[in-house]
Amino acid sequence: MQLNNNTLKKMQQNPAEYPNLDLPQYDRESTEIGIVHIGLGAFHRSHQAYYVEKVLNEYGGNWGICGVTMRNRELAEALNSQDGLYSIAKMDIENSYQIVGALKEVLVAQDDLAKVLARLVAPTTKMVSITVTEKGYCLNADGQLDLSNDLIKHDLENLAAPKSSVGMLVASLAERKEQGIAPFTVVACDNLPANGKKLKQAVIQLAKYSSAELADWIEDSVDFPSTMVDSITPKSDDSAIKLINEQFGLDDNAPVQRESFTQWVIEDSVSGEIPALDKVGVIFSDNVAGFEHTKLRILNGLHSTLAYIGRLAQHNYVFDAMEDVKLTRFLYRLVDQEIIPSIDAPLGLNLTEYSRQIISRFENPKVRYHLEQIACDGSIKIPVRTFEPIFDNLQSGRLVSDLYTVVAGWIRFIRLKHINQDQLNDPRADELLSVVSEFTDEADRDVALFLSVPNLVPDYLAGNSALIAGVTKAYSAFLSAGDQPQLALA
Ligand code: CS2
Repeated sequence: MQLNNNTLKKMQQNPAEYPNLDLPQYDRESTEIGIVHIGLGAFHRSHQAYYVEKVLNEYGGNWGICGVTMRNRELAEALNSQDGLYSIAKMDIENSYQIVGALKEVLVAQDDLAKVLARLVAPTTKMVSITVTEKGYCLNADGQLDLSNDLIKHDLENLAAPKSSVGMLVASLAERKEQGIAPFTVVACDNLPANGKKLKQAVIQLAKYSSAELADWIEDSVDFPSTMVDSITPKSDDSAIKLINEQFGLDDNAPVQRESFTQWVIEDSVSGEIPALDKVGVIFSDNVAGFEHTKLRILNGLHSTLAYIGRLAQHNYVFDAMEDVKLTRFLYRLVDQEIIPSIDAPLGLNLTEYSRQIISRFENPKVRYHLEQIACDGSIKIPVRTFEPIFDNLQSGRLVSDLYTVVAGWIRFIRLKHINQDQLNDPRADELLSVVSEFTDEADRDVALFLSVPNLVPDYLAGNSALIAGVTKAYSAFLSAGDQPQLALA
């Protein structure tokens, strides 16, 4: 039974036959598109679209989503051929399932740019959300728009036919201004601190090249609330397709799976019309920075730790790295002694408890999150997740040791990619692989070489002698430990 509108109607007539599967409770056909989402990965569908679906189920409204993928034709075809419908499998001791109807249309930017821009300009589009990963913000190490980025270079010359997400926002906002249409609210949903603020800055910087007046208008009238997003969502694979088929006899070619936990905190600074997310569990806060900071350092920081050191120890998934007692012992010590003390976020949260909940989420064996997926883009993730807490600890005179081990693990991971001739997934892969190709396995020389790659270590920490000495010591321990990297964690 192929998932599509007709099948859904039949299922809605007999909901009792699907006791563990939530179906849309509203009339999809009469629901118009009010949201454009740029970056239609699994995470958007498992998280923001899930919350929008809750709003539609409970309050209705024209909050259908037009999902834009930059170039994933296969996904667009799969979703469009099932009328935008897809299932979410929430993986827990008892799984639960849901069919989401919020996604009404999927466009591929590289093929359908005119349609994408028309959707973005339409007065009915009130909110534009975005998940394009950290690198999609096209920022350099100083948080400024990266003018050497190929997409930005292209957009500077061809703003009417942009290739970057930043360019799409500028082009469509320019058109809205021109036509006297109120702007949309831009909701950034990627794992970087002050994501909304950074995106706004990038958009304004690019807009300035076209018109100072446009840049001022964006500055004054477009809201870019920052957000903290959380729900562990592995990349979709055939196992999800199989699972939905086994459970319900449904052929869904684009399901997503995630843990059952989910959280979304949005900066309480939105003046335009957006869905009633506050009524369906989304927290609106004036301290979103505190939530982001805490989650990025604990959850994402520990994730990257598991990714690099876990891969050195030959683990494949987060949950199997969590079965490695030496590695988890290290994880607890790291979070208690060096990450939690680095966090200054008055959230009224007990950080030890919060970290324990996160660690137990990592143990969920049904969430098959590849360590390699987390290990990608280290040159962008490590500064936020590891260099920043190192700096804060050093500034406050606190001891740093295990955080250096994380950096050393990352360097060793890249070195092994070179030795094994494996692909390194990072926007700066060529540069990083070329540095490690010059390594001679003398820790002090290799680490000094690596840490002096321009703009890799943020300015505030570049050349720091404690960092260099600490990472050298940890790297040398990895070299001595050979194929038992756990020995370097003592
Ligand atoms: C992960 C995140 O891949 C990664 O870098 O750390 O995607 C993580 O799973 C999410 O932020 C969880 O909310």
